[in-house]
Amino acid sequence: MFHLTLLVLLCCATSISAGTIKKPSASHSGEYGGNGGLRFSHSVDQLDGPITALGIRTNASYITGLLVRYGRKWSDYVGGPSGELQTIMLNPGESITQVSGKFDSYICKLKFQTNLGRRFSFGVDVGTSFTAIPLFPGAILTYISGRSGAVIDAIGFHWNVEFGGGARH
Ligand code: MMA
Repeated sequence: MFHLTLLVLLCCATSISAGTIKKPSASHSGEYGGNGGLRFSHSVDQLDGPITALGIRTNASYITGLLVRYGRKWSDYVGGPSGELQTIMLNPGESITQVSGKFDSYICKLKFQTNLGRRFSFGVDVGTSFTAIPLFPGAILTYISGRSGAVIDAIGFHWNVEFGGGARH
């Protein structure tokens, strides 16, 4: 009994002194859209750094493809070749703090808002609306996941506080 008590005390003391008791900070929104396409996730890409740029392809009806730059490294492109690719670069210290949009069986519209008050809108205003925000204060968009084929079928947003991995710009 004494040994067990000592062990419990030691474990508590160690985790407190090592600072391993932390407030939760991660949450996700979605996923929004349909069930087609194949799954993709940028969960590993987030290790390259915070989101520094977005490339979004749209045609007359849908968000047809996308890629995201994490730190200095672009993710793989997901989606199809239809439409035109537009790129937006975030400024140093700028992060995405909200994403709204519209979907039917595919993603029709995405609107990104940043902590510096900029808004970037892609696609067309048809379908069901969604608004994605982090659960925890101070959290930002750290990576995305979803489903893709010829277009972006579905998208989910993953939020966390900045953890300082990778290069910023
Ligand atoms: C492909 C295939 C589907 C997907 C659509 C749209 C044309 O079909 O991958 O599963 O739903 O593209 O992305």
